[in-house]
Amino acid sequence: MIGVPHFRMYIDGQWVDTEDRYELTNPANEELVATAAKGTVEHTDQAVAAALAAHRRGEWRNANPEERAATMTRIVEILNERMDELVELHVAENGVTIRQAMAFHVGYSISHLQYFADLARTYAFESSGPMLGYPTMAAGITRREPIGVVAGIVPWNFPLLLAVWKLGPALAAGNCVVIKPDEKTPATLLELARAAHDAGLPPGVLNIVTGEGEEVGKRLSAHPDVRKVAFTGSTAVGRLIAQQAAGNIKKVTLELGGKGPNIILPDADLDTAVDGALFAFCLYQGQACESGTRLLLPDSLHDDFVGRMIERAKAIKVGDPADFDTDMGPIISAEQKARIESYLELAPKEGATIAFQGEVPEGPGHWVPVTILTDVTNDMRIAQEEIFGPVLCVLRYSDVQEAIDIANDSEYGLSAGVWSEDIDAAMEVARQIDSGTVWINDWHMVNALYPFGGFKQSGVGRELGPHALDEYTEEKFVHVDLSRSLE
Ligand code: TXE
Repeated sequence: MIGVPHFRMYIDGQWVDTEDRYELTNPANEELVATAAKGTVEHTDQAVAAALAAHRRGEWRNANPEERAATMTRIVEILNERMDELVELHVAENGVTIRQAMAFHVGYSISHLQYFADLARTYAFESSGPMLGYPTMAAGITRREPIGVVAGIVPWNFPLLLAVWKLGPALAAGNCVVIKPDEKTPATLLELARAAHDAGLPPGVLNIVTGEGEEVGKRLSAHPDVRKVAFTGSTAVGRLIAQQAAGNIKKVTLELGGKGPNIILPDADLDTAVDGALFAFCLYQGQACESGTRLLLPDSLHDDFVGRMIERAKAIKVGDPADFDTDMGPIISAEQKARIESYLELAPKEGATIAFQGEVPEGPGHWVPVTILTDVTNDMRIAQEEIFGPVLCVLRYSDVQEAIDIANDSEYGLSAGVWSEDIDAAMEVARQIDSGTVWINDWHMVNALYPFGGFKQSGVGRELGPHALDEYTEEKFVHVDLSRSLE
């Protein structure tokens, strides 16, 4: 394994190694990219102890928010300097195409970290006001204080960005943090830890423990000294985390699966909507929780729309994600590929038609073709369960109310889309959809200035937006009786 980089864990400001190692492979060619330490429950306990000690020392918690913002901004500057390396590593680590990695997976990660640093500067950590109906002179003060030790558990699809969505607000608010990346994708996050170390973040404030979900993740979500856990991943594991976290009544943020309904209204601009519908389910090979995977077409447009989509889908270039010309790369792992294929086998058995299936490269790598399924009804498993691949279910509707009913007939409620030239009509549909995000005439426009999260079983709490620090602070009311000081 000479020439292959090795990534150690980051605990209490130190780089910690293990004999047992992960082998990280490039999903596009299955070649070894790097090795990484394989942490245990003991490492998890060490990281939590380090975070608790740092919290008690108070250097980060008691720092002026401006100082915290300055340190976080230094991390951002270092990440910006290392952008090319980070992009290369990210492409090799999780198979995202280089264009998307620059714009989204790495680009957003850095700009969102800056957003959280800026939020530390402007957030109302303390506010005061008068007392209602109190007979003597008194003042009320509301303080937003850090929670303490915060854990983040993140998946492999956006390993850097989804970690930033947790460590960013947590650090801005003055907490100490332990993050567990997915087993397959720890490298870019450990690079962020290196930037934090170089930026002078005090030891113990940020810790990264690499390891199995069943060991490190379970321990983190159950640990009595962890006061909050923030998780992105499957709904099944989210449910387990909520149970594991209940032992000491941890605060919980969960960002789980989705089955985004994408409603095309009869008056939509067809060229834009066709491209938008493809973009909605193809970004990062459909391995994004907020993808648009249920396309709802009016009967009047169905055949024309599907025909146009197939013509456009033929032009999607699937291949080496490191190549700038590539539109779509591989699936993360053999396991995820098998999972998608099981749904592709199920689809015809449930009565769906494979209307289109694209080409994939020959040879090594985990490839799944772009697939458009028609004759789908919403009671089918393929319409209810998250497939997490480049697979679109096309459903028909006869009137707008039926489209809304189909959209809402799901245990998920993360994202939705409406396409129309009539913004009032689209707004009315948006109002009636049970979903944390609704895009009108667009998709995937996640924006740091606005909250992101799910209705129903898509999650609990919100990430991003001006209130992001609320989820990482405890609110304290201090009553000050001023009558004696006025005597
Ligand atoms: O997710 P897991 P997997 C969905 C998607 C995908 C399916 C399975 O449908 O096909 O989940 O993917 C850690 N206690 N999403 O198996 O298992 C694990 O180590 C604590 C949607 O990869 O949920 C990893 O760090 N932690 C999603 C993280 O949980 C545990 C993104 C996510 O893994 C744990 C990924 C436990 N008992 C998959 N078990 C999204 N919302 O974007 C595992 N983990």
